Amino acid sequence: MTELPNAPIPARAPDAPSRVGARVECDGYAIVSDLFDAATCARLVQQVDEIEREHAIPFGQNDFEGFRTRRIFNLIARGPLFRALVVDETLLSLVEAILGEGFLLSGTTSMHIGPGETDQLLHPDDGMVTLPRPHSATMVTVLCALSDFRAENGGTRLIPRSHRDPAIMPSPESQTKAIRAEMPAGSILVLNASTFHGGGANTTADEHRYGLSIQFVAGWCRQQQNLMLGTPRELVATYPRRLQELIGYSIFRGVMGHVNREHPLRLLGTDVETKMVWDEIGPGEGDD
Ligand SMILES: O=C(O)CCC(=O)C(=O)O
Repeated sequence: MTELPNAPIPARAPDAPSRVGARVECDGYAIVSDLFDAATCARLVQQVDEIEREHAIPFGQNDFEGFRTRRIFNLIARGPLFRALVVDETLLSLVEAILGEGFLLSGTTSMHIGPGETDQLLHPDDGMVTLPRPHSATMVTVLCALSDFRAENGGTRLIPRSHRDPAIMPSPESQTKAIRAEMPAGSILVLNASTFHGGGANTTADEHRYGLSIQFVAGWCRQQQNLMLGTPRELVATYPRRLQELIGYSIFRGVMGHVNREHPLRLLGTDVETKMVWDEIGPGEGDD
């Protein structure tokens, strides 16, 4: 059976990673249903509201961030619930199907779009990557719907297959092909970060759209948010091991990320063996 390009893929389907990988490769995006349950979404919305209140998080001050949208960055440093979300095994298996092993967390941000917000500029999230487009996926953006994403309340807009567009920004003609990623709370929109997308206008009188962006990059890329510096080491020491690795306490392909030839996890007091790629080279193998 041929599926509609945007038909949701059930998160717990055994073949979800390969289907999401194939869909993102072809269309630049996939919608995945039922990753989180209603209770988790409600608790996350409550936490976003609390942090916004406690820290008086302001609206954006420019057309890109929106004048009716509030963002909180580095969510993983703000509570264990956000950390649990990022290390969800199903979520990570979907990302691995696109970026391969050894990918890193690049950032976590809430995007709370209030009534009266206008369409955000359509853009790729990997615009700072200097490789000529199209290129293989270096970054994945996962937009989590904590409340229903609808056409009227700010559901994300995107241009299918635009990850293959050689242009850095969408032309007026390609913008006419934008669609809305409508999805119920608990779903995620998985994007190849080269895909043109943006938050939608919220034309409702009183509906708030709560979304979280969890971004990942290939293990050889620089992360967008500086998670190593953005989190005190004592706090990182309390994170699950997988999350420590994802923020950068890991070594990619036996080379990238070491600290004085030691595994970075040792800085957190973890007794881990340092295996550098050079250790694989036997004596005499480097000789001419
Ligand atoms: O909130 C959304 O739906 C997307 C926001 C976005 O793409 C961004 O701020 O870069």
